[in-house]
Amino acid sequence: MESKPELIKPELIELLRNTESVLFLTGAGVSAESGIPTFRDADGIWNKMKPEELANFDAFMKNPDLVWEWYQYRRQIIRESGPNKAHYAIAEFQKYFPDVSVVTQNIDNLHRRAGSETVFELHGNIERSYCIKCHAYYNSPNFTFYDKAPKCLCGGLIRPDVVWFGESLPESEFNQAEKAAQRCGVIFIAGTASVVYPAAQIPFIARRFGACLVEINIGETEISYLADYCLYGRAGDIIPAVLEEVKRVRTAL
Ligand code: BV8
Ligand code: ZN
Repeated sequence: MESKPELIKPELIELLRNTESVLFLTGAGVSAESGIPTFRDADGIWNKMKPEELANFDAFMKNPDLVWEWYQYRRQIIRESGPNKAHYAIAEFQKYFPDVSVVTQNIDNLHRRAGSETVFELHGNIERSYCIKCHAYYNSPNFTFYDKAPKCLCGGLIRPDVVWFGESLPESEFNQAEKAAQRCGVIFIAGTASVVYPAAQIPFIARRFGACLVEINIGETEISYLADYCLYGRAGDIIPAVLEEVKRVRTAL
C-alpha cells in the first residue's frame, strides 16, 4: 500500500527532543533500497524458495551444497550493494543521542558498514561461517567464495553463522537487545513484517517499559495496531526526514 509519508507529529518531535535513549528494530525492508530482496514482499525471497527447504538445519544436512549456494547468491548481492540512506541516517542518530541501539534481524552487516556502533544481530551474520562439528569459525571474506559447502580441517561441514528456523537466537545478543528495549524512550520499528519470533517480541518489551512505538513501513504490519505513530513510506525517505527534525531540536553531542 503506497501512501504519502505522514507528517512527523509535533508530539513525536518533542519526545525526541527530550529522550536520551533510542532503539531501532530493523528488518529486511531497511535493506530493500540497497537492492537486497526482502522475504515476504511480492518479490520476496520466500516467494521463490520455501523457507523450510532452505533456512533450517535439516535442509542444510539434506542438501548442504544447495543451502550454501543460496547463501552464496545472497552474499554476492550484499557484496555488490552497500548501505542506503536509511542505514546512514540511523548511524547519524548516534551524533544526537547518547544511547542508540540497533537491533537487527538482517544478516547483511549493512548497519555496521554505515557506521552504527551498537548493533545486536539477532539472526546472525552472513559474512561469518562455522564448522558444525568443532565450531571453528571461518570469517575471512575470501573464504566465502567457495560455491559448494566447504569442509573444515576436522572434516565437519561449514555452515553460515545465521539463525535458522527452530534454532535459538544468540543469547547475549538477545539479552542485550531486551535491555536496550527496557531502557529506550522511543523504539523505531523499521522495515519488518514483525512476524518472526522471538525478535518480534522486542516492541512489546519496549511498550511494557513505557517506550513510544514508531513504525516505519511502506504498509501495515502485525505491529501497526500497537504503534503510537505509523510513518508510512520508504525507510530511505522517512528515517532521514525524522533525523532532520532531530537536528532541528537537538544539538550534536
Ligand atoms: C525459535 C534466517 C525456538 C537467516 C530467518 C508459530 C507462531 C510463532 C512463532 C513460531 C511459530 N512456529 C514457529 C515459530 C518460531 C519461528 C517463527 O517465528 N516463525 C514465524 C515465521 C511464524 N521462529 C524461529 O524458528 C526462531 N527460533 O523460535 O527457536 C527455540 C527456542 C529455544 C531453543 C531452541 C529453539 C528463529 C527465527 C529466525 C529464522 N531465520 N532467517 C536468513 O537466511 O536470513 S527469518 C527471516 O525473517 C529473516 O531473518 C528476517 O530477518 C526475518 C524477518 O523478516 P522481515 O525482516 O520482517 O522481512 P519481511 O520480508 O518479512 O518483511 C519486510 C517488511 O519491510 C515488510 O513489512 C515490508 O512492507 C517492509 N518494506 C519493504 N520495503 C520497504 C519496507 N519498509 C520500509 N521501506 C522499504 N523500502
Ligand atoms: Zn571442524
